This record gives sequence, structure tokens and C-alpha cells, in this order.
Amino acid sequence: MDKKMMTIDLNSQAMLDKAAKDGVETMYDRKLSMKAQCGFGLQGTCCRICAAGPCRITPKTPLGLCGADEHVIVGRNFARMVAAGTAAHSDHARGIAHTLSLSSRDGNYTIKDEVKLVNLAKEWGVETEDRDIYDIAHEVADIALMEFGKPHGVLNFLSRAPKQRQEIWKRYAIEPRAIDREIATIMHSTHMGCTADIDSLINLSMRTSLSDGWGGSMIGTIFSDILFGTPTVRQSEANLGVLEDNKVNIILHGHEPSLSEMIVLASEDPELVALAKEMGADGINLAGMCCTGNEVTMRHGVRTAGDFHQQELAIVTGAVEAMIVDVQCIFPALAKVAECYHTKFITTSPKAKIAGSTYIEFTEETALDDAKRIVREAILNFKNRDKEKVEIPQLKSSTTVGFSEQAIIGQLDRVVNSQIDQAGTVKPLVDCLKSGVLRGVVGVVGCNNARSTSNKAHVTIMKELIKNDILVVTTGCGASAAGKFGLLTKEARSMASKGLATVCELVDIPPVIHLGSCVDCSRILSVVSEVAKFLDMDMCDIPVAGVAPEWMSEKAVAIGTYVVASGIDTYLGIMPPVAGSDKTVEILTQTLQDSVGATFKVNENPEELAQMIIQDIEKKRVHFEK
Ligand code: BF8
Repeated sequence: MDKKMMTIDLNSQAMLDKAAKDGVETMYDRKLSMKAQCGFGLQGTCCRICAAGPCRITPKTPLGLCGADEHVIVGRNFARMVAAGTAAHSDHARGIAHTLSLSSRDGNYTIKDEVKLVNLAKEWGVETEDRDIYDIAHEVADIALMEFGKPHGVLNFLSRAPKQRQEIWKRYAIEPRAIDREIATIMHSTHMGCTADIDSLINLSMRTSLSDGWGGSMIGTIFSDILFGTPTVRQSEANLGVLEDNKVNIILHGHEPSLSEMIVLASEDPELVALAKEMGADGINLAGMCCTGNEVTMRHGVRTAGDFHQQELAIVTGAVEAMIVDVQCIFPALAKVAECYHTKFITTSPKAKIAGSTYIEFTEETALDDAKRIVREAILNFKNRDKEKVEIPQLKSSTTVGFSEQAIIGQLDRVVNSQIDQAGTVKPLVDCLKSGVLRGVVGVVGCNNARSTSNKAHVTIMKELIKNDILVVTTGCGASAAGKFGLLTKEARSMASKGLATVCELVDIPPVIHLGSCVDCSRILSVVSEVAKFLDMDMCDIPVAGVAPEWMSEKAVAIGTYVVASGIDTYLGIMPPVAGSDKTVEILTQTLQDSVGATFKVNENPEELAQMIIQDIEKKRVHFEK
């Protein structure tokens, strides 16, 4: 197979040619040389939980040594994926909450959205009258940090959900108590000799995943907005073509904005800008990648270099002075690729040290100094660039980014009739949905997966949905795909059908709305929840859906599970490793309908998946016709 067939991105294809010419191995090569994948792994039927195994389920060995059957093994493996994904998002959130607790008027981190902070303080019962904003911030941060391990009660943000949804969580005992507690409970319950009941394993998975969606991820999003500013609509660009020939190119890759925000600040430092000029560069060019890319484009308009599958290819351009990373979704292979060029691969987090990288530890206490040191390394590396090895692919697309929930409501207010409507509510969106001008809203989110062609499913599904009057919101690497393929532009309205195009025209939005990074899937929960509450309905009765067409990470499993547990049908373009248990498949794809009112649906053909979504959205509309 020609590896260029494995991506529809023309820049990526060009860089694959260059990598071959330069003798550089990429993920695409490794995928081709990896013959058949392990069937037990794909089906989820290998148990490595104790050292008596591994036990693998076959027709001849239908039980593990302890007697665990395929349902128990698949269920435990699934639950552990949810726990790992929840841990990743939530540890990120803990970092941001910790950063808020360190904020001060004259320190590295200040408060950018005081209104959001005060509103949250009031929601959480924190005294706000006549108090210094930083005292309020520190108390709110302490409450958030307690959400990880508080001994009593349930998570605070659950109360933001519609009351009907809260009742369901209560009825099925899936209200998350504390975030770390739910993760620990899963690890305990899936230890050798504990839960051996598939229904219970899925319920535990849902409870833990909800501690991500309505806990860790929501804290991550809201606290980032408080500290770094709630995103507002702005213009940017996406794809490898944003790298520049004669500038110091720095790629920001990873997830936590506490690092990337400081790098943005450091890159504007006059001394460092002057140093870049001294080195013969025309300046410093920051470009984002993966979720950090989404964070910095949302808040600063920093251009997006690419998505998960382009991390190696960015270095292959030969024009990157430094690839700066923190945590999550970072290929260890970057160390080897960077060796073939002059690129410095700089790791910064004790949570993600990578052999072969240059490690410069970043801590919140010394944040700006650390960031300046890192940027300086990149600038000093400019002189090592080998012009012979530089080839920057030219394609890039314009993007309109920065749609927080508030920014969406702000745009919607453009159609508010001031005689009868109150501004600042979701009423205009509700009106569009009820009248049928918009048939529904679908979140298209998630990764790239080498089991499918990079970007193809994302782009196919988004185009199909907007052709059917369905507004698309997107996060994570799905958002990068949308950006690269021109779907985040107002001009993309020409690809939308009449109703959606009219709405887009009226409120001045693209038909595909960039909502941020993967933790910002919590923004999707918030908007759907507000719409449901406005209508006094449950979230499962609104014509909305979630789609992860090319998902690959454990975080995506956690997201998909909390989306379903929140009552929103979730469509997957990649089969999760559960096929080895028909009971697990039945629960995830059917039985959950009876409890949480939503299920997973899987189809690896993107055209067919899009049609399933469109048909199901139409079915949900009956609730509006009652
Ligand atoms: O959290 S979409 S590849 S970058 S996991 Fe990773 Fe997947 Fe990209 Fe961000 Ni989300």
C-alpha cells in the first residue's frame, strides 16, 4: 500500500515523500510494517490483570484461570481505559486548579476573567462581597482541589445538569463522588478477584467517566478561562504551511495551557525577539499542535501547525527549531525524528519525560523564567538549521476560532429581538432547533487513528452533516482537521444546506464551530445542558449527538462514555476493544438506552456513519413535535 493513501492531507503526503528521501521513519511506516494486529487485543479478550496470566479467551479456553469469562475480561479492560482517560483529563485539571491557587496580582499567573470567577464563587457558596479577587480565587481553587478527593457528597458541577438527568444518575447510582475516588474505585474493582459482573463494570465506568466530563474536564475548561481568558472569536490559520521560512519556528504540542500561555508571553519578550533578530531570523513564529494548538489558537490566534498524525511531519519540514511538549499524545518517536534534523525536542513535565529529548522542567512557581529559557534554546538553535533540508509545504487554510459557550451565545444575541427576548441566553439556538431551521447540533471530536485514513472520516462526516442543516461543533484533533480543510471559515457556508447557511449568515458563524481542546468537550455538555434546561427537557431528548470518527486514546473512551451517560448518543468510527463480549456490545449499543437514554453506535464507514447520525437526529425531533 502506498503510505500516502493513509492520509488525505496533501501537506502530510508531501512530507511523507520528504521523510522517505531523508531516510526518516514515521508512524505511517511503522503502521505499514506492523502486520496483522493482535486479535485478542482488538477484541478486548486478553486479561493481563494478574501474573498468573495473561489469559486469552478462545473457544477452547472460554475462561481465564480464575474463571473470568470474556464479559468480565472485556468489561474490566474497558473500565480501565475509562479510568486512564479520566485520570489524564483530571490530572490536567488539577494542574490548572493548582495554578489558580498560585495566582497573584504581580505574579506569573493573573486572573483574566473575573466575572467567570465571581460567578463560580457564588455558585460554590464562596463569599465575594468586599473581598480581594485573589482571595476569592484561592478559595475557589481550594474547593476545586477538594473535588478530587473530598470524603463526602457528590461533584459540585453535577448540579449544572438538568434535574431529570441528575435523577437518572441518582437512580442508577452513577453520580460521581470525588474524581480521584472514582478512578481509584475502578482500579480496585478491576483488580484480580473483584467485580465480575458486566453490568456493574459498565456502571462503574459511567460513574468514573462522569467525574471526567462534569468534573475534571469541566474544571480544566472553566479554570483555564478564568486564568487565561475566556476565548473570543478571532481569525487564524491551520496546517503545516503556517511554518515560516526565515523565522524561529516553535511548535507547542501537548495539552496544558499553563505552559503554552507562558511560552506565548516569553515569545513576545523584547530581549528574546531581539535575540532572534541577532541570530538572523525575522522573528519568532509560534505554531500549535494537538490540544495545546487548540488552546493557543482559541485565546491568542496562534496558528495551528497540525494534528496528532502530523507531529513527526512537522519536524520533517526541517524548519522547526523546537518542538515543546508537556503531557499526552506525544510520540516518543519524536526524539528519533528530531535527531535527523536540527530540531530540539524539549520535554518539560516530570509526568512525561521522554528518552532522547532535552528536558527543561517547567514549574508554575518559576513559569515565565522557565518559558524564557525554553524559547531561548529554540532561538539559539536557529543557526543550526540546514537550509538544504528545509521544505515547508505551502497549503494552509484560514480559520475562525475562539467559540467558548459565551462567545456562541454572544453571536446568537445578534438575532435577539430586544422587544421580547432576553439577551445572553440560548433562546435563539432553541428557536432555530424548534422551528427546524437547524435540524440538530452534533459534536465531531477526537483524534486521528492509523486504523483509518487520517482526516478522511472527520471531513466526510462534517461535510455531510452541514449539508443536512446540522450545525457542527468540534474539539481536539477533529477541530484541527476542520481547520485544515477550510470548514472553520465563514465561506464554508456554501457547503451547508439552506437552513444552516441562513443561520450562519445571520449570526456570522462558520457552519463548523471550533470549541477548543478535548477537555473543552465540557463546553459541549454545558451548551446542551443549557438548551435542555431552557426547554425543561432532559439532554437525551434534544436533537444532538457526539461523534468520534477517528478516536484512538483512552481519553476518548472516557469522553464517549460520559457523553453517553449524559444522555447523548455517541457514534464511533473505530470499534472499541469490546467485540469479544457480546454482552458488553449489547449493553453499550442497546441496553444503556433504557437506563441513561443513549448508546454507542459504531460504523467504520464514514458515509454510512453520517447517514445514521442524520436519521437519528431526525427521530429525536419528535420531542419537539409533541
Ligand atoms: O486530547 S484529540 S489525539 S490531542 S486525545 Fe490527543 Fe486525541 Fe488529539 Fe488532545 Ni484529544
